[in-house]
Amino acid sequence: MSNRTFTMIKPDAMKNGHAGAILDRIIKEGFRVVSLKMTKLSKEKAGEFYAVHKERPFYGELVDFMSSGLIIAAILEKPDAVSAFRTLIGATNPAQAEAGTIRKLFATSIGENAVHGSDSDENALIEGNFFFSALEQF
Ligand code: 3AN
Repeated sequence: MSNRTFTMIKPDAMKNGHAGAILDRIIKEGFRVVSLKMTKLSKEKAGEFYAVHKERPFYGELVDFMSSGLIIAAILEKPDAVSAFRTLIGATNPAQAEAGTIRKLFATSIGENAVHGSDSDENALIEGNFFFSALEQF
């Protein structure tokens, strides 16, 4: 069990003006911000980030969407961070997400679901290092 996870506030939530509310909620839930930046993924970089989903039918749509606008990327710290954060964001499909979760409150659809959260300690490390150098991790 590691104490770090990685998140992105996705282009839908950025365009809909929810970034501030989402960050506020994350911090109020007790996550410490280790790293934070606003950026935009090229199609190539989005494809690389989501390479594990290459064979899934929604891969092209996912890459197009994730490179369609600004995102905020962050590394977060809290005991059992991966699991705690996935509980906070709720199910992939906002229609099935628990009341009060970030996706229930802010997501539009299964594809445009407001936030990313790493699904394992191993992926949290890989994903955090994809966006942040050692000098940017506090
Ligand atoms: P999660 O983000 O909850 O871990 P994954 O890993 O199954 O979900 O999917 C990664 C991303 O792919 C999701 N966040 C979502 O944006 C997109 N996605 C997942 N399933 C679908 C789907 N059926 N149609 C369109 N996009 C999807």
